[in-house]
Amino acid sequence: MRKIKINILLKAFKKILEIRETELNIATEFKKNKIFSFLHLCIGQEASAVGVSLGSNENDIFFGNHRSHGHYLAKGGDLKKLIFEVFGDIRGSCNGYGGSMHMIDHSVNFFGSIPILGSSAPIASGISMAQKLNKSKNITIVFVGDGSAEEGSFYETINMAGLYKLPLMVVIEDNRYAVEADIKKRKVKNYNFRNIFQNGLQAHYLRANGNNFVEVYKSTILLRKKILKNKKVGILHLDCLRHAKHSGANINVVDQKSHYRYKNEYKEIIDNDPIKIIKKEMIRRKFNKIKLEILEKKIRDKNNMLFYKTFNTIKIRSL
Ligand SMILES: Cc1ncc(C[n+]2csc(CCOP(=O)(O)OP(=O)(O)O)c2C)c(N)n1
Ligand SMILES: [Mg+2]
Repeated sequence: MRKIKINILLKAFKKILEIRETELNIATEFKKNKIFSFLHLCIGQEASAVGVSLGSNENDIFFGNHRSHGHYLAKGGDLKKLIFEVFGDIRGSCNGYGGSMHMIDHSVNFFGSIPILGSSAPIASGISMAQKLNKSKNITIVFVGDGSAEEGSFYETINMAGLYKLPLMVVIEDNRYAVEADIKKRKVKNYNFRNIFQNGLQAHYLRANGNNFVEVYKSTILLRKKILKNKKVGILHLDCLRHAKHSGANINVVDQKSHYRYKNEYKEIIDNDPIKIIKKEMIRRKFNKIKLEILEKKIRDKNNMLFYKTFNTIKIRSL
């Protein structure tokens, strides 16, 4: 595949930072008890959402899960609507009724984030069935976690969607954990997604580094083409590293109270931060390092200003 265009890299850099800063601010306000619902932050996983979004078509339809602030913003969702929704204001994307886990905004083809594990893939496949019947050139993309990909309905969906040749892409964001249970506690030894999906369920399967925007972007373009050309379901398996605890606002990877993580995982998470990786790529592509730092600060400051401008007008809706 050809070299990625500089303007795409820049767009991705801005979006990743927008998601990061927004969630850092949400975390700050969560700690002050300003949020009444659960909170699942995607800090550390932004490149996956942004890569899939920029690598797909604007008219493709997205479905998310319980950890979808990033999916929504990456899809072009409105920052204000997200902030209002998270804090329960009537101006939110779900009129403030849903909160953090219920983003929905048809105006940007974000058809909904659904926190019941295993339910989003079957629902998304229904939309991809409509796309097929309407002879649409677009696909449906659903984000699930590695834990959600263990649900029975998930496998049933891949099978049925394969049988009906639906234009469905399933993105598995594999951060190794379901709540605090790591893979060893949940899967047989040598459990292998590739064997299950590619050999067993006859789907296209690609695995990529979810922290690396360029890899995610290129894999999405490739897989999307294969889905449409060969009329097969596509699985994009992304290795991700989330910074935060499963739920809540503790984003300090070194200080996560239950110590459920492996010893050296903290270092791996910090070293592979998607912001670090995309900056490295931009410098490799001749961005000036100092100018890049200045740009980063500017983007972060602008996002913080926008966040608090909106946040300061919030009125929590009455039920
Ligand atoms: C059917 C169902 N069972 C349990 C839960 C509670 N729950 C919410 S998120 C989660 C873990 C999800 O893990 P994973 O899919 O890997 O996503 P991650 O949180 O790692 O992004 C669980 C068990 C739920 N929402 N739905
Ligand atoms: Mg997980």
